[in-house]
Amino acid sequence: ATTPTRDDKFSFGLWTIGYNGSDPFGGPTRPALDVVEAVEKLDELGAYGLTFHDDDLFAFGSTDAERQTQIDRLKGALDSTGIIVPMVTTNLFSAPVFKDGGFTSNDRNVRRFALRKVLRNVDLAAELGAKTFVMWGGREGSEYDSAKDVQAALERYREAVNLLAQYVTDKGYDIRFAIEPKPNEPRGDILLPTLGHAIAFTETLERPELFGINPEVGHEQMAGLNFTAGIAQALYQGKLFHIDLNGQRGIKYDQDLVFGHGDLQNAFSLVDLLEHGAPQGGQAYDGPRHFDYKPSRTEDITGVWDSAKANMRMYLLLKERAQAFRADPEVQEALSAAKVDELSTPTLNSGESYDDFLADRSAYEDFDADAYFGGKGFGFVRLQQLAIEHLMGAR
Ligand code: 3MF
Ligand code: MG
Ligand code: MG
Ligand code: MG
Repeated sequence: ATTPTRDDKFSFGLWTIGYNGSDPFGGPTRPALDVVEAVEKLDELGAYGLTFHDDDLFAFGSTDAERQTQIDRLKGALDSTGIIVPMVTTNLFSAPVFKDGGFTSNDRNVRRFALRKVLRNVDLAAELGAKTFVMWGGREGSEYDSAKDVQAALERYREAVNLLAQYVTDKGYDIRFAIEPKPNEPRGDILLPTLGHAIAFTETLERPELFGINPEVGHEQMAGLNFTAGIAQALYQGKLFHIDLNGQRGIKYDQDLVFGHGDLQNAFSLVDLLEHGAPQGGQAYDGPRHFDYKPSRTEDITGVWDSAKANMRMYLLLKERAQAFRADPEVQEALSAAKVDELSTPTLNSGESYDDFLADRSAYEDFDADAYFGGKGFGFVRLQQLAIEHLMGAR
């Protein structure tokens, strides 16, 4: 059960396995990875999907012929392996022209150019059958409060994405958009910094149903937030369109470690949530398990493929542990002692009006708040210990 298969829906960004090791302090430590080799190797390892930015497949500024050659090479590899492209995204952050952003650059001509670049890539996404179009606005932000009118930036972002939604609707494309939040890096502050900001923004759009989010483990953890809890809210609001799995250790730069190589206990609770939904019948996630990580700069190409395998193996190991956790009778008893399931019982009786409620003396007048628990605790620590023991394989 720890051998990946297509049914596991594991996908990788071309920029992840293709990362050549460049960082702000040093150049590449590995040669470029060809897209055909990437697809063939992912197939061999048991993944089902490849995702990419336009600029990963054909360099920024490619001629139409160069662009088409690369698209054809990708299609050939997809045909011969059966690997699919579940998601496509656009790079509005690497080229110097986007130094102050794409959709929200202060410069109007840059915004018009950015929107055309994205429209062109939405056509490509539709051609390849991608169902999700991710937008990470890495340069949509600023270093200085005086330099960016955030309300105007949000309005320009709205203008851009409303146009995209109109476009896919008119073209009849079966594509939805997923905004990827990140608090900072490369900008000092990025627009829509957390999944909560992004969800709230999607509700303001002309076609909110076409917009959800693509949260990344490390991005929320960079803001000190609990990723699993955020994912639960995204599911609850029907906004989890896609997910970027990776590892992060605390509030620092975006580490993009292998999934599970960062906050392991949060990775465990995440897999438990993704696989089991809310045990009391909340929403579950059925989309790709997409890895957005960087094989560390210290690794050679063998290390790249070892790390790709490690992502999938970590996910499947955590899935096994989560299943064992849910199946353990002692856990079930501890969950029930902790009243985890009681939270799914509505607070009001069915049909109870506020008059009925106010008339219920047991709820207030006769309720002895001081004596109620009689010194008894919830037992959350015992439950957490059982979870960690399952995570460790100790039970
Ligand atoms: C950066 C990211 C991005 C996005 C990608 C959209 C380069 O921190 O996470 O990867 O995931 O642009 O899919
Ligand atoms: Mg990232
Ligand atoms: Mg990251
Ligand atoms: Mg990402």
